[in-house]
Amino acid sequence: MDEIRAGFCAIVGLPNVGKSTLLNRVIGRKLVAVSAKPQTTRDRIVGVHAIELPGEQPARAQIAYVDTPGVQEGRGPLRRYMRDASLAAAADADVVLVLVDATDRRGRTPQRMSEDDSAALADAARKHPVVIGLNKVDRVAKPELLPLIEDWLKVYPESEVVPLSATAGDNVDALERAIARRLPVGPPLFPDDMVTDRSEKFIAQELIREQLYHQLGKELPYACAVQIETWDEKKGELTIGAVIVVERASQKAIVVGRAGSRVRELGIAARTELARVFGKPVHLKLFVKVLEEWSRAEGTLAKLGYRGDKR
Ligand SMILES: Nc1nc2c(ncn2[C@@H]2O[C@H](COP(=O)(O)OP(=O)(O)OP(=O)(O)O)[C@@H](O)[C@H]2O)c(=O)[nH]1
Ligand SMILES: [Mg+2]
Repeated sequence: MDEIRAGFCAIVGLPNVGKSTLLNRVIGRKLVAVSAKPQTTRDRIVGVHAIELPGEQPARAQIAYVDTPGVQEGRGPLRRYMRDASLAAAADADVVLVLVDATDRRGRTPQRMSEDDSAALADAARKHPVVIGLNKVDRVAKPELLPLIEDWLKVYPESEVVPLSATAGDNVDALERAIARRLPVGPPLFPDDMVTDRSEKFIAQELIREQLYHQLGKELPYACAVQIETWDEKKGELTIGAVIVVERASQKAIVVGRAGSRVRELGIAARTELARVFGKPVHLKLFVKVLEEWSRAEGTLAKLGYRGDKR
């Protein structure tokens, strides 16, 4: 019998706790954008990882991780889209991984989960087997961890609380086993060689968007979306044409920069990252376009791929 543990694990939590960093870590390659700014992730994406469970029956597991946008109060159609994506992923999951930033004194408490913005997540976590990941422990003094673990176990007695560091990779294997043990037994859900449900175009869009978060000022990345317009692969080289969409002409001027200097810098950094991740030479043509107030209307959101029915 080819039965293993197989199912979906939604990675949920507040913005900036390290959900996407963790997904990239378990998959072992960069699929999604990561940045020091909150609300980097806008879409859910699935990354599939197979692990061994030595000494257990079944002894193999296939975990389909779902990275989700950080849940936080916010108005406007884009925020609503992001929130819906998180809650839908949590509702559909076999296991909910609540990821917590252990360096954030207020955010790391289980009480924070019952506040208005995250109450829906807490609700989803109650309806499914749950694992609590205390992330960023590379930055936390050990004596602080034990009381924190106990606090979470009081609120989620059926869960397992795993301290980890997604950037350093510490204890990520223990986290994966805790998740796998809670998955249903059955046939694999995906072919062995499947890594993600998203196309290379989507990953390219993420990698370009990531550079906007790294290089543009505080607010501007939130006004930007990236669209891949052309994709051409010849003789092992990739030529990509992409558009950075902004909401206003004044934003376009900043993204383009003096004599095009800013967009050139963005292009160089994005191309380097694309070539590294895809493992082949990449030519990138970047343009900047204004789509008036795109994040405020369902129509323009859908045009940029942010639509409720998804994929
Ligand atoms: N020190 C430390 N930093 C981490 C760790 N994991 C993630 N980070 C950092 O935390 C920041 C946020 O990481 P992301 O992976 O983008 O967080 P996220 O939860 O996906 O954020 P949103 O998509 O905005 O909800 C980045 O600067 C990461 O480098 C960790 O284990 N230790
Ligand atoms: Mg993210």
